[in-house]
Amino acid sequence: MTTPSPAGKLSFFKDLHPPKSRFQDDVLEGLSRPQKSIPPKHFYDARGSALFDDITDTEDYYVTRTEIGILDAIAGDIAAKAGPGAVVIEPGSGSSVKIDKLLNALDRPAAYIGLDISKEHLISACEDLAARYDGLSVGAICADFTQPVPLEDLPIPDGKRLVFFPGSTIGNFEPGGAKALLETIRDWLRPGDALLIGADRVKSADILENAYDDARGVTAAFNLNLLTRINRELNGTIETDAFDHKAVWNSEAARVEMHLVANRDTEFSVSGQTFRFSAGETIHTENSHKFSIERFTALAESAGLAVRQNWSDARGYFTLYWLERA
Ligand code: SAH
Ligand code: AVI
Repeated sequence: MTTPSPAGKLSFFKDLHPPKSRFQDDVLEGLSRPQKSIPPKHFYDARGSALFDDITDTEDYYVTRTEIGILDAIAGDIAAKAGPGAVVIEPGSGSSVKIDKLLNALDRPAAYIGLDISKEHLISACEDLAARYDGLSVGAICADFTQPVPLEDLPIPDGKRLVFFPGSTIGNFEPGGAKALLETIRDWLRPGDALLIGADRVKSADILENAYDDARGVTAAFNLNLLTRINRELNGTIETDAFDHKAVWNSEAARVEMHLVANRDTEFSVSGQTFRFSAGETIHTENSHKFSIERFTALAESAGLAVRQNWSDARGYFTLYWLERA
């Protein structure tokens, strides 16, 4: 169903309805494994999206500030590469903060389309953008990009596509899932189109662990909010104070892992199913893979994409890549 904007400011709004049953299936299945786990896409209810925004303001989470700094420095290069009239598509758009850097630099962009699983947040961010950029056609797609997203069925304006995938969200996938997501995005690209994607780099364990366990406790609240969401949406009886936030650098897998650790023996039910935790047992809630330029380039190539250019900050903390179909 493609509908006009709920508030009438968007050129279109398409709800691909990520079903609630998928959240339930993922939670019940994930809590039944020997190493309990829940996919990180379920962090993003309205509260989770707001908490993510708060994380980006913390001193410890260098990721957002660093990427915005690179975007500021390269905006002119990007505008020259994209050319006039670009159609910008942003998967995992969240609050669409970084897009300002791009839209202000691009030569008369034709359209912006945000795509996110977090519906209320997506709509308000895209409406806000439409109000700020007079004359820009702004659309929104609520979808889970790990599922097929048939862009050909949507009213995407004609023009050279620039897919913008910042934030190192690609790092939240294990290698197979990251390749599959890049293949999905590659299929959105036609000859001449491009993907501008950000990926965080490997760095020292203490910087990484602090970034995912900030001193203000915002990341802890973000992680624990998953349990609150389960209680609210899946009839859960989890005592959230029975769990603590933990972030640990796994150097072998080159990723920061987030877990929720039971601080005592605890028992609860979700959708009528009972789960028991012993003290110390964890729910693995997120991986944030970190990439060398070589490793990211190999991942992109495995998905049929070629790196044409890349830009990093002076400290080598983060890299943006310009990719095209190989
Ligand atoms: N692009 C922003 C936000 C990153 S947070 C930035 O760079 O800061 C990750 C975003 O991806 C969130 O808004 C979340 O709701 C969205 N997201 C996570 N998994 C998703 C999925 N499977 N499908 C669609 N959106 C997803
Ligand atoms: C969205 N994603 C790339 C963030 C990350 O850095 O992995 C989510 C996040 N988790 C904890 N802090 C931020």
